[in-house]
Parts: sequence; C-alpha cells; structure tokens
Amino acid sequence: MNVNEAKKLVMNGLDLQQINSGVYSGEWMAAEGRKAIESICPIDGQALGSVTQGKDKDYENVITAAEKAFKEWSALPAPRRGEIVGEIGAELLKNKELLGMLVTLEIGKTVSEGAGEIQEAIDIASFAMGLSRQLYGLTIASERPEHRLMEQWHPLGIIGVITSFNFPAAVWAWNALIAAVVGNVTVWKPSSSALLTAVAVSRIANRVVERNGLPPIFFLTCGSGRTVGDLLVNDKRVPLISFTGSTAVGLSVAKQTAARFGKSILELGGNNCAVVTAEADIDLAVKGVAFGAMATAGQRCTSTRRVLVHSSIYDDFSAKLKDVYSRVNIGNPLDPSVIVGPLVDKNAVDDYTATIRQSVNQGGRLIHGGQVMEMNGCFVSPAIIEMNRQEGIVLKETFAPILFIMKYETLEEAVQIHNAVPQGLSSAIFSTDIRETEYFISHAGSDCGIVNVNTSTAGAEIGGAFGGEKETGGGRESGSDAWKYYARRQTVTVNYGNDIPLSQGVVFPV
Ligand code: UN1
Repeated sequence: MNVNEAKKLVMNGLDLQQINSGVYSGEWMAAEGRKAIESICPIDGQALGSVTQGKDKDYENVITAAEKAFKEWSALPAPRRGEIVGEIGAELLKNKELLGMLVTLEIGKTVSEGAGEIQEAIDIASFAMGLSRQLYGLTIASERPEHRLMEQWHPLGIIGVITSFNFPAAVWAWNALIAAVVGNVTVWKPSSSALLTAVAVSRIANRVVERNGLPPIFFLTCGSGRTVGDLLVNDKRVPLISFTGSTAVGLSVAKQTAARFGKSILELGGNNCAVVTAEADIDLAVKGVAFGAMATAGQRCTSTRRVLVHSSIYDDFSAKLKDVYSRVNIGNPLDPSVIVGPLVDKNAVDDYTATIRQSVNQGGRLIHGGQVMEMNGCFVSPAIIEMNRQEGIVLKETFAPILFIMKYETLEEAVQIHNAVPQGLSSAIFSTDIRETEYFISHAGSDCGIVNVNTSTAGAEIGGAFGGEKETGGGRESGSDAWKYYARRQTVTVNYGNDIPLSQGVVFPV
C-alpha cells in the first residue's frame, strides 16, 4: 500500500478529519487562537495532520475536569472499573489494524510492529481487568490483644503520563489502564511526534467510559515539554508523574516532582547488551540479536546496542550476523516485506550520522551499513561497528540501529563489561550451558531490571514489571505488582476491645 492510500484509510476509518484539537478536558478544546503542531510522517516527510496546543487556561480546564471525574470514578467498585477497562480493550481490538497503521504513518514502525503496539495495549487492558479483582492488601498479626492490623491501597488521584514517540499507544496503556483500575484518572502529554495516535486512542477510550454513563477519565494535553510538560510536572494536584524519555529530561522531572513531594516513575535510557557465549546456539543468537538491534529501527528503549561475543565464535557469529543484515529489506514500512522502516525524524538521522562518525573517530570499524539512504523520508542502513574497547560513544544511548560488537574471553569479564555502562534496562545471554545462564541471571550477573536467556533484549511481554536500574531511573510499569505505584498504601489498626493496650509494651496510666 502506498502512503497516500494508507493516510486516507486511517484518517477516514478512525474519523480523524474533524479533530484538530490536542487538548481534551471532557470536550475538545476550540482551535481559535491556539498554536497548531504538525504531525510529520517520517516515510515521506509530509504532514499527516495537525492538532492545537493549549495555553495555561486550557490546562486548568483539564485539571478541573480531572479532579471532578476522579471523585466519581474512584467511587466505583474496582471490578466495575475493570469491566470498563476490559471494554476499552475490546474497542482497541476492533480498531487494531487502523490504529496500528496510524502508528506506522506517524512514527514509521512496520505494519506488524504497529499492530503489535496496539496488541500490547489490548493485552494490558485484559491484564488490568483481571487485576481489578486482585488489588489485595495484607492482614498482619497484631501484637496487641483484640486488635486488627492490615494494609489497604487507595487511588492517588490524577496521574500525569508523559510518553515518548516510540511506543505511542502501548506505554500510555501500561500507565493509564492500570491507573484506571486502581481508581485514578490520567492526564496524558504524548510525544509531539505521535499526536494523532494520542488523539485517536484517547477518543476510543473515553467513548467507552461515556457509554457507561460516566464522565471521561482519560485527559489529553498535547504540547511541548517546556509548556505542558512543565505545568504537569510542577503541579501539586498531580501526585504522580510517569515519565518515559531521555535520562537528562528524566532527571529534571525527578527533581521537580521531588521538590513538591510528588512521586515519579521513570523509564529512561537503555544501553542493552547481549552476551553470546561459546556455548550459544549461534543461529538462534544471530536472530535474537538482529531483532533486538533492528526492530523499530533501533528506537526501542530495549533495543540491543551492544553485543559481546566469545572470541572462539566471534568470526562465525559476526559473519552470520552481517549476512542477515545484508538481506534486510529497508523501506516503506507499509510494505509487509520491509523489516526496517525510517527513523522518526531528521534529528534522529543526524544523531545516527554523528554517532557513526564519532565511533569511527574513536577507533571503531564499521563492518556493515552506516549510510543515510538516498530516499525521501528518514531512512538509514542499520550499522554494525566493531570496537576493541568499551568507552566513549559506546557508553551513550543513540536511538538508531547502531550495534557495537566486541570480543571477550571469560564470562566474568563479559559481565563486567556488560555492567560497566551508566544505564540498566534490559540484557540477554545466549548460551545452552545452564551454569552460564544461571550465573548471568544471579545477583553477580546482569545488573539490569530485565534479563533474558536465549531471547532478545527487546520485546518484553506485559505480564512482567518493566523498567530498569541506574540511569534508567528505577521505575517499574506494566505487569506484576507495578499497580502499587499508582496507589497510596494505608496501614490500618482497629481496636475491637474495651481497653487501650499500647504497642512496644509502653504503659501510660491515665
Ligand atoms: C520502550 O521502548 O519504551 O519490550 C518500551 C519491548 C516493548 C516495550 C518497549 N514491549 O521492547
């Protein structure tokens, strides 16, 4: 399908023609006198559409509506909230193909990955629905007679969700749908590279809430980080900010929220590494590393950026990897045979070129790719760069398909190199030897939040908690018990006796 056909299909199918507003407070803000921001399609460099950005007063309208909606939403029993979130999942499923294609048009994912993105949101909806009947608290044995001690979890209120371009629907869903079953409402500031996806998804989710006779709970404020982002991050009425983006911006978000005693969930940069040992199934490792490094054109937080290969298999592995790279189809991501689409924008292309240049200046040998393609749009060829030592540019995250390949001799040395970067999101080991794989997942092994054995650093399922250590920010989102971040814990002591016995044996004879 060509880009113009896809644009027509998506804009009509999702009924996006009439929406030109990027602010939703229960109704779409009127456009007059507001600045429009364009959404540019990275496949052809043309505008896909535009939405308007609000002013301070429009932001106030959103927060006022959110405070009101929170009262009503949090009063519903959690399983009822879960049913509504389940219905949102069903609506997303109905629109999966069109929404996936919109993701392809806005940020350049392949059609399969665009559909996968929406599937990830559907998966989290069903997870959240089940969770709505399992928001358990504890009962604790009290040291006092005729006392009961327990803990329960209450919603926080308004959650600010700031997302990046690369998972423009899924990461919103991780936050907004889990927050919703816990009883919260959300205000979303999406990336300015994925505005229409944010409009489309918010509209679908709120329609479901409204048809259940409730006020909308998924609010939207499109705009730049410096305007809308700062308002949200510094707003005392927003007790939690969930931020996905760069380490530099994340650090400032953390400081600003802490300064007002707000909480933050940070999902920042990754510099993910795969270790391929002498005992690896080499063909499987090649596939896992190729997917990790090239999927989403290397623009996932979980993308494989480094591969450490045992010296005894280094030549074999790198020859096979180069062979896979040379067979990869780069181009229009709407074409199902294409597996590497464009980078998100021209800035990303500049970062790619600068990183390749710096790597070569720092002693790297470009053994595959590394060129900007002579095509309209933001296409580059995935690069493999051999490095003798891990230093300089290798320690930085570049959101592009650039893979650094290095040699190692012992697994201890590999783990030491693996961990010697500032980031700590995802990691992988490829080995058929249980002693090696167990070592890698032990406390002495990978220091990341996510560790994979014989599979890629990228492509985590929603059932586990997602996030990482060190400069990745320490946050956890999505599955497992990450829901607790969106709740306040309350410890409850109930005395059902006729006296006031005191804890720690204290006497107070009044
Ligand atoms: C991200 O890049 O911010 O694990 C999220 C993965 C996806 C999510 C990535 N499920 O690659």
